[in-house]
Amino acid sequence: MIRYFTAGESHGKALVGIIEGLPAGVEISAEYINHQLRRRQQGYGRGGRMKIETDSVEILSGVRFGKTIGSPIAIIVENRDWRNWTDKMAIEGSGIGIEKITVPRPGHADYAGVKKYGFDDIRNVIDRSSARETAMRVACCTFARKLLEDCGIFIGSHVLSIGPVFIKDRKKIDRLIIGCNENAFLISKKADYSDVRMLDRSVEAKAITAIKKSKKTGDTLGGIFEVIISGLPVGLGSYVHYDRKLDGMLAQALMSIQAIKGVEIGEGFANAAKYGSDVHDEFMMKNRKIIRRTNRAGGLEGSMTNGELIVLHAAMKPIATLVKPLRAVDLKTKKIVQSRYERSDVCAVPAASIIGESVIAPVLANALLEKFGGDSLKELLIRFKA
Ligand code: EPS
Repeated sequence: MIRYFTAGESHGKALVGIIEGLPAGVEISAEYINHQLRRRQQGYGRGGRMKIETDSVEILSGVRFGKTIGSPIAIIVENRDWRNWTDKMAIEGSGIGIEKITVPRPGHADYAGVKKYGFDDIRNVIDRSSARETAMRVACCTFARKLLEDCGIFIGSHVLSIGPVFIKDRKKIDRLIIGCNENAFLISKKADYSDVRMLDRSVEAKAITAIKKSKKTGDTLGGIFEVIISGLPVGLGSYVHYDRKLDGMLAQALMSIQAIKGVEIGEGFANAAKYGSDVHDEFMMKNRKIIRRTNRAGGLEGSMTNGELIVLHAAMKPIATLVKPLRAVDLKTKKIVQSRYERSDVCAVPAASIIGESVIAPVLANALLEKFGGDSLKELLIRFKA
């Protein structure tokens, strides 16, 4: 089974990752991973940090002559901004003379984090809870993503809403998705042309205006993105064991992304208000294949893949670092103060959609390996195709 760990502070020297359990023989290159890292850095609404970083991975182990060899894979992504933080984020020394942050931002990990570890400086929390960590997560998950692609399983995403601006013409989106039935990444290719990764140009313009307005007023915006997976066989996951339910594991992976507060599978929330006869996806035959007339279940029934596209939605809250201050308490003086601002993004929903594509890859790859097994890609493919 594939698992991965990340380490690294946002303004530390580097982000580090270890990926374990990937079958041997998966072709991979730093350039392939860097492509995903570049995609994660894009999007209208990002702050000044993205002008400093050009994320690029170095593979340190587990890959030989361009292919995985079954050993643990170690990777590193340097933080270019580190050079501006060598004093504040020094590994050694006493920290004397470095300003301590004592005002927690509402909505951030600051307060609970500082209490949890008994720190007197919120910087310790800020730097690890930061979504900077997702650069390494995307890098780690890209190995599993490549394994899936080698098996014909593709992941795509696009943004459905930014703040109050929603794509309303769902039929238009569904037509685009049907055209990408065989390869969901084609959806991403289309979305990547948009600065907010929206597939409807008229809505895109409104979303950009909303982000501009938010920036002007010192505010932030969240939104919703959709992730689609094509090429999955029927029966991955489990209806037998609570901890192997694929829907649960996919939801966990998406919820683990910083600032994600809601996950939906298919039309989960809308379905709750309808009659069963208007919800469940009827069967039909097409070219001697059993398929469904609709896909309101989002490709998952009984916590297993049912052969349709998997469709997931994730809701991101507005970023908690605001230029416009909110009320906070200084933990040192216990006085009511204004929350502190530090450089951040206005809206990171487009970036979150790329992270969403990435974090579900190990979950799906594990479901595939659980069913078909294999120490090498060759072995897995023989069993998968059989
Ligand atoms: C983040 C704050 C900003 C973002 C960062 C996430 O960083 P900084 O404080 O250095 O300006 O840019 O995201 C990234 C660095 C990234 O690579 O995505 C936060 O507080 O979560």
